[in-house]
Amino acid sequence: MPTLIEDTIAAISTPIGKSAVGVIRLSGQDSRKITESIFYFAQHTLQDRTPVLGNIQRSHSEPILDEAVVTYFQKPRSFTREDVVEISCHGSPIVLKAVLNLLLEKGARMATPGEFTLRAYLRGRIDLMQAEGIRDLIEAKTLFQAQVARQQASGSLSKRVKPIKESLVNLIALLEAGIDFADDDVSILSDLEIDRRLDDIIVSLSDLDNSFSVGRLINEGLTVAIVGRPNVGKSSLFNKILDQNRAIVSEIPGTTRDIISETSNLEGMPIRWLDTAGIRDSSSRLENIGVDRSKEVLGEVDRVLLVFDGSVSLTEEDKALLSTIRKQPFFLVINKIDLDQKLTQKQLPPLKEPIVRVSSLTGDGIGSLKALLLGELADHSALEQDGAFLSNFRQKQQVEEALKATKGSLRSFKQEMPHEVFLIDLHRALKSLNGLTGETTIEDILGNIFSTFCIGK
Ligand SMILES: Nc1nc2c(ncn2[C@@H]2O[C@H](COP(=O)(O)OP(=O)(O)OP(=O)(O)O)[C@@H](O)[C@H]2O)c(=O)[nH]1
Ligand SMILES: [Mg+2]
Repeated sequence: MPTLIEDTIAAISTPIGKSAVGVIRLSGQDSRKITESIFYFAQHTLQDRTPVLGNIQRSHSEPILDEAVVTYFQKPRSFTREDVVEISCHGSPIVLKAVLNLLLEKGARMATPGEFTLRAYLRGRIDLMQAEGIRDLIEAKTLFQAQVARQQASGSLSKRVKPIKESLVNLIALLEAGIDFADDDVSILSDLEIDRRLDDIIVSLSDLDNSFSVGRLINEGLTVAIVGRPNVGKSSLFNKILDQNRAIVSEIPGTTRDIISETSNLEGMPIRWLDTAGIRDSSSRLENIGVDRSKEVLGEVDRVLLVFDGSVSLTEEDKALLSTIRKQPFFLVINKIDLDQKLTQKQLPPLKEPIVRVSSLTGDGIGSLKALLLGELADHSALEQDGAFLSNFRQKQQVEEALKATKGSLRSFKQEMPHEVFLIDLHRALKSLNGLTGETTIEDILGNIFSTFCIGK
């Protein structure tokens, strides 16, 4: 990871391959000079934010490599806060490479992955969470993920962390002042006030810590298993949800033997659906293997859809399954509502979990099932915070450490330890929050983040 940012970097910013247009980007103090040395156009000098058409040539006497549109962004009004030039050529990989080589010949250095964004960070244009937002935006697999990442890139999470950090800094400053003036017997903050402030910080940090469940949901999605005894219509439900004939359906109980998985995108949240073998005691060895797999999978999923067949009365197998599954998050799905219903509410034990009635044959109720699932999975209050939630493990770890340290500090305070003692923990909490935003440069976390970028970003 280069720490010197005085040189000028260049890279092809568009994906390698044939395309209509390909962009080469430069950043650094010589961007303009280097570009002007290979770019021939009527005006001769590049003007800030004014695209111009011209020819790329090593020199006047040499052949034209390509016709290009060049835009110069004068510092600090650029992505990196340095002088930036964007050269839009035709998207021929050979031409782009030749132009890049010319730039390197004239003094630019090939950029490392993520180096443009690293420079934006080092020059203070963005913080670490915003940098991660830019990376997530590029990596997004759903439009929803992209929207959230864009909000983070423009600072939504940073805005949420800022007041927490300010309260912490403020408290530390006041306590330090209290120590400095101890001889004068000055108590700047009352014990009640210290207690209240520590509590406030802990509540905010806990909320922030919990917000990771939303970030995880958006970025990684969830796994939902469809479980039930044989023939209740699990595979039919699976197919209907996915809107494709993926799993084999038949009237013979024990049709599905293996776990079938398929991912779909529910309002932008990636959901991995699992169809499982119907659970029952079987004399077939093969079927039993499938049943064991279904049971194993139960422990690994985020949510279970327990399916009952509404056209028959509740069976002992249904009841046994219900009592096993009650220990984890689940919904009850009563299937086959297009048939005469024999399963009455009275047969069911009292449940706090939602019950959805569907027909996997006609599709009735499938929309409500999806809506319910979405409503339960995503904490909407967190979603409404415009992308202000933790979205990766690095962020979560920093916040957890800050929270732990602040709680430690509150404990010491309650045990009436001297201020010096619980200040140590508060400083530790601040260090973790600094690590979150990247305000104190920590080389190893920088390396970690920026090496996952693609070159040219
Ligand atoms: N009328 C009606 N029939 C359904 C419905 N859902 C499933 N079926 C039928 O019920 C039978 C069993 O369906 P499957 O989807 O294979 O059931 P399963 O739970 O996957 O069964 P196993 O794989 O054996 O555990 C098939 O004949 C389906 O056509 C429904 O909503 N209404
Ligand atoms: Mg099946």
